[in-house]
Amino acid sequence: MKSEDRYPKKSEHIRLDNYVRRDVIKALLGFGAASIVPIGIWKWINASPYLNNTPAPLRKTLEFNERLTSKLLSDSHLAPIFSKSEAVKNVRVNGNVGLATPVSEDYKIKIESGEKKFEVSLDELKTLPKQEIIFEFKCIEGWSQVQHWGGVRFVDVMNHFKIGQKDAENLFEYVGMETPDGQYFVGIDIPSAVHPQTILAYEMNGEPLVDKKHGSPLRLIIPVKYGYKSLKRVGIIKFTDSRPRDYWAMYGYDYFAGL
Ligand SMILES: Nc1nc2c(c(=O)[nH]1)N[C@H]1C(S)=C(S)[C@@H](COP(=O)(O)O)O[C@H]1N2
Ligand SMILES: [Mo]
Repeated sequence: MKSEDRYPKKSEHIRLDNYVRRDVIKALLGFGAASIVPIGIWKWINASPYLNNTPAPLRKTLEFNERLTSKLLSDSHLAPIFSKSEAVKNVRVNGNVGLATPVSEDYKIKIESGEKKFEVSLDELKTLPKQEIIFEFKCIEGWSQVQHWGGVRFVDVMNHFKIGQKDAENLFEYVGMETPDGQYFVGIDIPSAVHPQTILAYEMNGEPLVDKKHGSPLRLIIPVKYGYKSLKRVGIIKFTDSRPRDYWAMYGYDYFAGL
């Protein structure tokens, strides 16, 4: 199979939940040249009388979406996707830093974005559209596996809770994520965080993620980066302009770990 055949031309695994997103995905998959796309989206948003008549708060959200999508398009590279039958049943385990303490029943994720500080439950995250991804998970130690994960897109979480925005014009540059005990931590650049394949996963192989070793109850899956960025057991999410600390970068591995 040629590698380009694996790209999600028909977006089999990408669920489209609103028009802005549909446009973005179409653009990502169809046009190829990212440079034409932002203008197309800008035109689409601005030409729509419906949007121009929307009440202020919704309009604000849409503008926020627009900013996110232009960021997203600057990083339009998509990881190749696979079919369900190609995904392994026995998902390999690697690394257990920050997974020692038991997790409580009412698990909550602490989020901080500028002045905003709040906690989110898993149930709340599960109300957002579900995104599944089957891709080749790559560990820098030299192994890879086709894995199947499901959860919520990080960009949707940002839009839903209106987080990640520094001021009226700009997004923060990074997001840092940590295990609840702060023992394992990753720093992610915002273009990669808002990438359409970046998810907070609560399912593995179509089943609830119950295995602590794989990061239950919630883990990051970021296909555009090496495995060490896919933090297991997300407990803290914080947006910043300075580079958040990163566990393996501390030991000399590449901070961005892009694929
Ligand atoms: N909390 C935590 N997350 C982590 C790690 C870890 O040690 N602790 N290891 C990382 C590395 S190096 C890899 S390859 C993947 C492995 O995920 P898996 O065990 O589900 O295969 O998790 C990443 N996330
Ligand atoms: Mo890894």
